[in-house]
Amino acid sequence: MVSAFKEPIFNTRPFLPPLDEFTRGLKLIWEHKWLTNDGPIVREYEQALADYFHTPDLCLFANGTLALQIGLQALEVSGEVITTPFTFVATAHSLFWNRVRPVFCDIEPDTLTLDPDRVEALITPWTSAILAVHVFGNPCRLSRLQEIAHRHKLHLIYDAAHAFGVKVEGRPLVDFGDLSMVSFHATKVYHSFEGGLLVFRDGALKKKLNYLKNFGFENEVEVMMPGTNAKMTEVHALMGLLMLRYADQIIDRRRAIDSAYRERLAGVSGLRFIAPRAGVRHNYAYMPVLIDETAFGLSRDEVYHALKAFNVYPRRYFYPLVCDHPCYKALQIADPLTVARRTADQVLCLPIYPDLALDDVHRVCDIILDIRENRAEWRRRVAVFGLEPDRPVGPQPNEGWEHVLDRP
Ligand code: T4K
Repeated sequence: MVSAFKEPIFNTRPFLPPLDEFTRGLKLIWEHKWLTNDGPIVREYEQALADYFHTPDLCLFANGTLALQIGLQALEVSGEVITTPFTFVATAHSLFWNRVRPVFCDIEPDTLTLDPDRVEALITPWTSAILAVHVFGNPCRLSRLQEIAHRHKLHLIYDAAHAFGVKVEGRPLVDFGDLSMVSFHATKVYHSFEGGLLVFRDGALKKKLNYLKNFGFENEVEVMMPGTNAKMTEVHALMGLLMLRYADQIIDRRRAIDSAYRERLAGVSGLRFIAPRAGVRHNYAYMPVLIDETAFGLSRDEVYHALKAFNVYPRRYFYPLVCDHPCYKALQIADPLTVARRTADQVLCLPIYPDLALDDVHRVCDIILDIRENRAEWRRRVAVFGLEPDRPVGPQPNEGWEHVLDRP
């Protein structure tokens, strides 16, 4: 029997640059006393990203959700938008905030992204755009979606929240479509604590995006449109700027972990990984594995609960499907979403992050194999103990906070 980890193994942990690099930058911020509102570090960061992505047509935001919301608004997307239900809720929420109706379409089994073959049947006179998601950093079927969007005169928008660093035939993935949103949230491959980026085809959009993220201000006395506040702060930009130095190293490290999982669990009946695609430089943002209950002998949920008994905390991204959450349940859905439903019931994202030791990856694999070996016992145990509601893990309020706040 493999023993449980002493410390919890989460599905992800953020990479952090050396603290002294960050505090040196903080010192500058303290000297400038310029904290937000298009400060010097935000401007330097935007330039650095323009160099990284080889395009000046990009714009920084406080987070990915606001970036996507504002991007849709800037493109004047309206009516209905065809999108995937196998995503984080923010994809659909950004449509809701634009008073646009999400039309959920099924996904492909091999990439888990929007299935172009099912999109066309859902297009109506009210459709204004396709909003596809490069889920887990896997590129959508780019040319097929582009061809459909072009033929029907629809905007093609990519939620590329997971896709930092992914390239297709050497070209950044964010270079495809009319507009792509990348999330810089702490849980992402690359982060700025919180943050978001839009990369777009039409350079003229930049002015509008800058208005929309800063209350519509042109100058001290003129407001051009009713914008919101979605600006990135100097501290966030500092983190993002430092992280750029480590981006390639982070992806290399993740590649090693991804390979270790694939090698160790190859050929295990009932487990399927998403196959890497030729011509794609992946970023290994997530480690999704699909668990077929019949072949593996345990359901995804049983494996999920059993792993928690070993102090391993994988995540069921993206279960339930967005359309099954109470706030979207009333929407009528034409597509049976067969693949999406099966995937949501089978998917489990295993731990993957740069600081995860390869020995620990092997131990997680040993645990999975051990759970499978003893599946009858785990089925019984999970049925008895495993179905209590999920408890939050990680530091809780009051744990070590006295020290931070220096309270008596
Ligand atoms: N579109 C897509 C397709 C997305 O996946 C997302 C975000 C968005 C749009 C919106 O982008 P943002 O507005 O977030 O920029 C997380 C993230 O909060 C969210 O950004 C992400 N997708 C989603 C897939 O995952 P949770 O609720 O799973 O996060 P949480 O807090 O449970 O963290 C997961 C694990 O990460 C923890 O178990 C431990 C570790 N962790 C987390 C944080 C925040 C740390 O070690 N340190 C940390 O600071 O949503």
